[in-house]
Amino acid sequence: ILGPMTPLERKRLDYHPEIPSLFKNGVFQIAPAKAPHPDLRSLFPRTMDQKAFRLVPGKPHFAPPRRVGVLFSGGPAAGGHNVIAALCDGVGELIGFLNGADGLVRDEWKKLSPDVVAPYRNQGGFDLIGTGRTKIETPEQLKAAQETCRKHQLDGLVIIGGDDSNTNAAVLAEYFLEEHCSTRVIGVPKTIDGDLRSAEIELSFGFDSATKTYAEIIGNIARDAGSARKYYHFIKLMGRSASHITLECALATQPNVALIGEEGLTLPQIVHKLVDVIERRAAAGKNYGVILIPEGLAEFIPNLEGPRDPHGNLQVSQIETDQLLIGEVKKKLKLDKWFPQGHFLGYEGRCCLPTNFDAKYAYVLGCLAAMAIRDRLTGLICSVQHLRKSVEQWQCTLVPIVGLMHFEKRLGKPKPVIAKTLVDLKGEPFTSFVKKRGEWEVQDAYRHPGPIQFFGGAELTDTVPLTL
Ligand code: FBP
Repeated sequence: ILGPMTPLERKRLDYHPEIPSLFKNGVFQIAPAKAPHPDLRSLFPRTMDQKAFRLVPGKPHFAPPRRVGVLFSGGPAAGGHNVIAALCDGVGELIGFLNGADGLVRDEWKKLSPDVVAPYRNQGGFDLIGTGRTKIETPEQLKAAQETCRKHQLDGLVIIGGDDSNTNAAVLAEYFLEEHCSTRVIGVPKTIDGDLRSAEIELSFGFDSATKTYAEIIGNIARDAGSARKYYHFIKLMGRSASHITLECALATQPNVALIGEEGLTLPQIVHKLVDVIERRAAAGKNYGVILIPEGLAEFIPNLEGPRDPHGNLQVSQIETDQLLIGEVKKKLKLDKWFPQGHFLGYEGRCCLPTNFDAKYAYVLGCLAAMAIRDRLTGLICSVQHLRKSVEQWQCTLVPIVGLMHFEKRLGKPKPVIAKTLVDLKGEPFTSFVKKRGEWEVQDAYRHPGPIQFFGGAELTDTVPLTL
C-alpha cells in the first residue's frame, strides 16, 4: 500500500536504535512481583503466583525462539513498527496477525520476513499489519485463538497494546496453560494516552511522539493567537479518561488554561473558571487565548453519555467537549464580541514518525519480548525503567500482568482489567504545573516547541517527556 518514500522517511530507515548491552550479555533473574488482587485466583490460577524477571549480567544462551506471532491492538501509537523490527531481528520466523485480535481468532496473517519489515523501521503507524479493538472473551474466541497458535506451532505470541489489550494477553496466557498449548504470551505496553503507568510500568511507547506532535501544533496556534489577537482557541486533546497528554502539552507550551479532568471540577465550576480568565484577559486588552481540554473531561461530567467501544470505554473522542464548553462560556460572558475556535488534536499524533525516544524504547521492548519467549515465560508484560537516563542504564524487567489488574464495572458488570492510571494530583508533574498556571492565565508565557527533530544535537533529538 506504500507510496514512494519521502526523503525523510528514507533517511529514518538508516536510524539504528541503541539497546542496553545486557541484551548481549545478560540473563533473566527472578525478581519480586506485586501480589495480585486475591479475588483473581479463581480466574488466573496458573498465572496468579508468577514472579517478575529482571535482565541482569550473566552468560546468555543464544538460541532464538523459532516461531513467533505478533499483533497490534487498540489505537495506533508511534513506535509500533520498531517492536516488530526487534522481533524480526530476534526470532527465527515471525508472522503478524491482521487487524488486531480478529486476525488471531480468524487465522488471518502475513509473514513478516526481514524484507517485508525493512521499509517500516522507524516509521509511524501500525499499517504493516493493522490493528483492532476486539476483546477476546468468549469460549469460541479463546478456542479459535488457541487453534491458530497450534496450527502455526507458535513458541510465542506478542500482544502490543494498552490496558485492555494486555488484559487480553493475561487471559490468553492463562487459557493456553490450561489447555496445554505451548504458545507463550507476552504483552508490550503501548498507548499514546500514558495511562498504562504504574510502579512497574514507567510509560507506554507512543506518548512521547503524540505529545510532541500536539505540542508543536499548540505552540503554533498560540503564536497565531498572539499574532491575530482575536480568537480564543479551545483545543481538545486525546487521552481518554486520563489527562496525562494535556498535562504534558501544558508543561511544554504554557497555555492560558489547561483543564485537568482528575481535579474533578463540575461543569459550572469549569465554566466559571474559563469566564473569569477570559474577562480578566479582556480587562488587560487581550481578547485572545489558548485553552487545553482533555477529551476525558467528558467522563468527569455527570450524565454525559456517548458511544462505547467493545471494552465498555466511553468513546470520548467522539464527544465535542470543546464545542460544549464554548457554548456554555458564551452563555455567561458579558463581552460584546468574542470569537472562539474549536480544535481537536487526536488522530494526528498517533501515526507520526516516532521520536528517537519512542524508536529506541519500542525497539528495546521488542528485544525484551523476544528474549522472554526464548526463555518460555508467559503472562508477563515488558517493563523498562529509568527511561530518563541513558539507554545503557535502562532496566529491563518482565512483570506479571495479573499483578496490574483489578475489578472494574464494564458494561454494567465487574470485570478483571488492568487499572488505568490517572494523573496523580500529588505527583511532581501536576504540582509543578499548579505552581505555574496562575502566571500563564493573563500574562502570556506561550512556548513554541516546533516540530520533532531527528538531526542535530541530542538536546534537540533525544529529549524525554517532561512528565517523566
Ligand atoms: P489505546 O488506549 O487503544 O491506545 O487508544 C487510545 C486512543 O487514541 C484514545 O486516546 C482515544 O480516545 C481512542 O484511542 C480513540 O479510539 P478510536 O481509534 O477507536 O477512535
